[in-house]
Amino acid sequence: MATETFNKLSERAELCANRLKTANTVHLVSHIDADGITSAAVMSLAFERAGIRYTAEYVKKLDEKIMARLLEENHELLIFTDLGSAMVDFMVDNNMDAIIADHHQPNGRPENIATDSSVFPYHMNPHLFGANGGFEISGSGVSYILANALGDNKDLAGLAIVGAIGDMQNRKYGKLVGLNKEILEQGVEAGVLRNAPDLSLFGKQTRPIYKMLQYSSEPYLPGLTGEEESCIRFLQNAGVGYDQREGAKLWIELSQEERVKVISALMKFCQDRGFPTHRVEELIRECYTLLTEKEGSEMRDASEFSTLLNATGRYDKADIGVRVCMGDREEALAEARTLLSEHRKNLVNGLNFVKENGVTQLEYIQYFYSGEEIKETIVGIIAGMATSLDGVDRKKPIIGMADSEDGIKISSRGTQDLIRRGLNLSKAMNDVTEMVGGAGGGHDIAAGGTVPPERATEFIDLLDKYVGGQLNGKK
Ligand SMILES: [Mn+2]
Repeated sequence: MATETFNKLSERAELCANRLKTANTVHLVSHIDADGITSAAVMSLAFERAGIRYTAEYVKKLDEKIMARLLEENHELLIFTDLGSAMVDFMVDNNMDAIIADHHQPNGRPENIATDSSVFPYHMNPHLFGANGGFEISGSGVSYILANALGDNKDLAGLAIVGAIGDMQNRKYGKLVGLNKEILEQGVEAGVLRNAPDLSLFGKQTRPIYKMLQYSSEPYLPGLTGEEESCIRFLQNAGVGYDQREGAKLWIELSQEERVKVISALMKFCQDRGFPTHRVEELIRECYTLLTEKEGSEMRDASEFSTLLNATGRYDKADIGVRVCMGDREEALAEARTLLSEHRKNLVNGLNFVKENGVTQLEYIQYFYSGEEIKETIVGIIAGMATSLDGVDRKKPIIGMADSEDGIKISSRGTQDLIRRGLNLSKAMNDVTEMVGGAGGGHDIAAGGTVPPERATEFIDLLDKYVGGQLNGKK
């Protein structure tokens, strides 16, 4: 049985679907991350199945400039997925014919974003119906509900879940909850999804197990993260996953019994090194498998699939990601894989830059500035990965800075332990960037922003004091 919120969103979806069916052609605008890409793919497949003609484009962010261009282009009907809820006023003021399927906090005049707005009724957003778009449903989930008002599209639940995982909606509770869980259940029933507890590390489908251990940064595994030989030795001692003769194995190649053996050995290894119990428990997490995808492919695992898609969007090739989602396993998949491997190379180079140039320690934070050496689009990931380097303090948040077109891009990463002690990077980034005339925000554990170059030094000093205030309970 669907919950009330699910029903309300489905009702709104009916309204939007009826509008879509009357259009000759629709123009779709979506976000370039994994959630936006899966949102676009879900809608595109639903359009194709329903015989609705459409065109599509993907944008990094939706601002007034893009809105003005869309207005100029004079589309018969627009549909925005994984974005749009902050632009309702513009759409109303300019009489645009548009549908929104978003999950970000709506922003606009009260009459335009009211739950039952008569001014702008074609608005699907969990926040309008008392649900939280941060962890209960993502853009792809909202798109999935809309797609199912156009026809029976329950087989697209897998893509909806990939988008939710891409937006890290499982982080808060260690698994998907709320509307996401309802979509998951529909996918399980349709035979396209499976959810089961498994090792929480990344790469179960495609990485040798010792590489999964070596590259694990969240959780950080003391004595294993970043240390290839230790990881191989660990598996050899456990007697599973790394055979002298057969070499390295993938996680999916292990039997259930062997998996239990590795997980137990890993838990003991971490406990023996003083890993806190709650962190040890994080080694197991609910994992999501797309049953119609080939074993050993990125698309089989929701987490690996979303990483592949993010790699396409990050290099301005979101359309390639959408094609993979829509079933292209030839050209588009090959290109997506190339983009992912180039992305990994960029990460290695970026991490080496930090390794060689070091991290500057302040009282409460630590930072590095890379100029143009690290692309602004990956400086946040590098900051997260850098926590495994020598000379980086696990007890302080880390800040990465890189040059960008709009100023200096700032990316910060914390840990669960720091959050428990009072750290909130979202608030810190929001407030401190503003103090120096920039802008920022994000999540408590990972946030970013941009500041004017001439005030970057001042920003870092202010941020150090601000974070100190949080950790000392004053903010
Ligand atoms: Mn999203």
